This record gives sequence, structure tokens and C-alpha cells, in this order.
Amino acid sequence: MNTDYLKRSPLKQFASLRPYTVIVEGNIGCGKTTFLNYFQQFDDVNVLAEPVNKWRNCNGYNLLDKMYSDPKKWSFTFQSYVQLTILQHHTMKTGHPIKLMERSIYSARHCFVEQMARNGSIERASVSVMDEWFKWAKENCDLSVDLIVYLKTTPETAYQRMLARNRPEEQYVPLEYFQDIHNLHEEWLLQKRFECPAPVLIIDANLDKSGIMEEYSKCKAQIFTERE
Ligand code: DCP
Repeated sequence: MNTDYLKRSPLKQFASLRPYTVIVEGNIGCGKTTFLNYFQQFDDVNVLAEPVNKWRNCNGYNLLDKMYSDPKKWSFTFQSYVQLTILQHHTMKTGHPIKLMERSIYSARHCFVEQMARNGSIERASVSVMDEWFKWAKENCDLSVDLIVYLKTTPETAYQRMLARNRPEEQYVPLEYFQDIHNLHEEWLLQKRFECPAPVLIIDANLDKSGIMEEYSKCKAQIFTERE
């Protein structure tokens, strides 16, 4: 059978136009925003910051605040919206060769939704609805990732940074929550207990500003070399 047509397939051509996609992961307050800001300076990179402002204003409703104020009532609603807005980032077209996303549909499921299911803020039945959406999205959209950058901190460092930035919705989040979210990142990215869509590059995000800049430039070198 002549399969030459496959080589010319528009789908294949489209695949080669796919940007080299990097997701940035780590605990709340680990420094994802600072990392993304560093990459804003490069013309080849399309930086997609997490849509927190959408979560704080969904047609006038602050879902982030509702979720922290009454987790049993609002966690499912909040995470459903997170799943939609992050999916929009995964599928967003870009003219840049590199796409750098803050978080992903993977961490939403394996870290945050998992924590909420384990502590009973989301019913397992509700999680299974989200999983059906996730499965459908994987089958029908391109959710592929080429590299995961894990900004690893201790839970205590991340917690202190969260206190210092003083986001109103987060003022009563306890240290135990940071420990849970930290452990789930470790289960996901290091112990590989859940689906891990790409190789993981670990950055010591406990470092102060000067130390971390050196880590960023090493990371930049790896990203720019690998996409070639
Ligand atoms: N959040 C959540 N569920 C998700 C993603 C985020 O509950 N699936 C919450 C945790 C935080 C807020 O949303 O309260 C913002 O989360 P991030 O950790 O993603 O963003 P930060 O602004 O904390 O990142 P950084 O400080 O690393 O720049």
C-alpha cells in the first residue's frame, strides 16, 4: 500500500508547527510568577500566566474566595472553572516557537483536586465527572507537554511567601495545606504515582533572588537547546 500521502498529511505538518511547550509547577507561593516574568524578555517565548483574575471574577463571582471560605460547598465549582480556564491555555494557538504555561490541567487534577478529594471537600463522584471531562479533553485536544519545570520549595518557605504577599482570599490558609500540596507534587513529579506528561526539570526555588537567577539562566539554556 502506498503510504506517501501520510508524509504530506496536513495533520503531520500541523504537528511540526506545535510550539515547544513547558509547564511551570510547584507549591502555592513557590515563585512561578517571578519565573514567568524572567521569560517575558525573550521574543521566542509566549508566556501564559495562570488566569487567577478570572477565578476571582467569574461574571462577578469570586470563586477563589468562595472556595477558601466554604470548601465543601465551592471546591467542585472552583476546580471545574480552573479546569476550563487552564484547558483554554493548553489549546491556545501561539505564533511563538516556545509556549510557557503557569500550571496545567495535570497539576489541577493530581495536586489540587486530589487534595480536595482526600480531605472530603470534593466527593469522589464529583471527581469522576471532572475525570470524564479530562479524558474527553485528552482525546479531542492537544494537551501534550515537552518539559515540566518543578520549582521545588519546602512547604514552610512557600507558606512564608504566601503570608508576605498577603492575598486577601488566602489569609486563613494553614501550613498543613501547603504540606499536602507539597506532598502531592512530590507524588506526582518525583514518585510518578500519577500521569506525568513530560520529563521533569527540578529547580531549587528555596534560593534567594541572586541564586535563583543562575538557576533560571540554566533552565533557559536547556529550554532553548531542546526545542531546536
Ligand atoms: N489554586 C487552587 N487550585 C488550582 C490552582 C490554584 O486552589 N488548581 C489556588 C491556590 C492559590 C491560588 O489558586 O491560592 C493561586 O495559585 P498558584 O499557586 O497557582 O499561584 P501563585 O500566585 O501562588 O504562584 P506563585 O506565588 O508561585 O507565583
